[in-house]
Amino acid sequence: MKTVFSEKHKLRNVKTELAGGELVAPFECPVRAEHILNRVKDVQLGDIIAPNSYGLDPINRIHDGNYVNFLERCWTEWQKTGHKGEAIPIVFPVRTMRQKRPNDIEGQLGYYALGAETSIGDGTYEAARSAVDVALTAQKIVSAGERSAFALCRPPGHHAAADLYGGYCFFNNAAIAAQSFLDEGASRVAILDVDFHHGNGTQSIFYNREDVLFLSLHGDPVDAFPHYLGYDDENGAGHGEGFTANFPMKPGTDYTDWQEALKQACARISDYSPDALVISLGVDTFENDPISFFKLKTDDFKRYGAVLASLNLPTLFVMEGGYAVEEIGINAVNVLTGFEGG
Ligand code: SP5
Ligand code: ZN
Repeated sequence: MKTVFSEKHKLRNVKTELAGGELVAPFECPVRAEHILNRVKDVQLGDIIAPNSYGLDPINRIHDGNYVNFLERCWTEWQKTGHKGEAIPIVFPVRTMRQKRPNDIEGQLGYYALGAETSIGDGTYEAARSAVDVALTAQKIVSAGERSAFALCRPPGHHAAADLYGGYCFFNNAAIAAQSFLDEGASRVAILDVDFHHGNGTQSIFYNREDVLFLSLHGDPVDAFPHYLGYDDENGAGHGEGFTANFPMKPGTDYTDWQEALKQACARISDYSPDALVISLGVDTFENDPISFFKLKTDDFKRYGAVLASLNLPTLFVMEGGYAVEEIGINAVNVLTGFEGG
């Protein structure tokens, strides 16, 4: 399996994350991608290639133009205000407020943010753009006929909606890749999100559509981030009714229970008979993940990789979360070698 990787991920290197009432070193950090890349090399998964540049058109198929523009100029405008720290929103258009974008950059941050944990800094936009190119380059390897490809994206994408960033995500790499399969002629694409967190951004992007089946296995929103989406009664709406499926699970869920949900999700995917499968691959389901509460073990990642292969579909893996940094490489690549039967 080929891996697509860009050194530009390192440009996303903020110093702060608002967590537990403190500004801490971000869980989503550059060394994550380095460990995954090193493991790809160690197991000789396959060629490692740099991304091509696809510009803004594929991004604009999914994201709002004013949102893209905001991300591009946010850091410059924030600095102009004279603030000393990284860009963090502090006020949001919640219940009772108007959904109108203000002019002030502080107001715009809250308008486009789903939370306050994800700081924006120098290089955030450029790294997020490179992650999209990584996803699209890998997508084109699959659409050209290879069985699978691995988009080693960083920053991740599945929390990003059409005009929302947060949860360490800015552009929805998996959604942009799925749309690209469709634009190249696919009739149906399935996105299976196995990150610990609900893929709220991806769900919202495709909620009203029948050409993308979205399924997510995740920590129950009553207990876990992003808290306000991912209940099992969210099934899609309008033309998309029946084309979203959620499998929220309780704290302490181990592989025995998790793989039952995976089996159900796989049955739904088989029934849908898609032309391509996109896996939003987060390995924060790991038992030692510092911010999550599932109990998957290192070998379980290999097991479920084999289950995904049994779907027998052209498959694009898009890297999402995973914060047990020392083990992230072995866990992520175990899914890929398990898929390949190794
Ligand atoms: C892509 C991805 O995995 N994003 C995850 C973003 C989660 N960010 C906030 C997590 C807050 C978790 N607080 C739990 C404390 C457990 N002790
Ligand atoms: Zn996650």
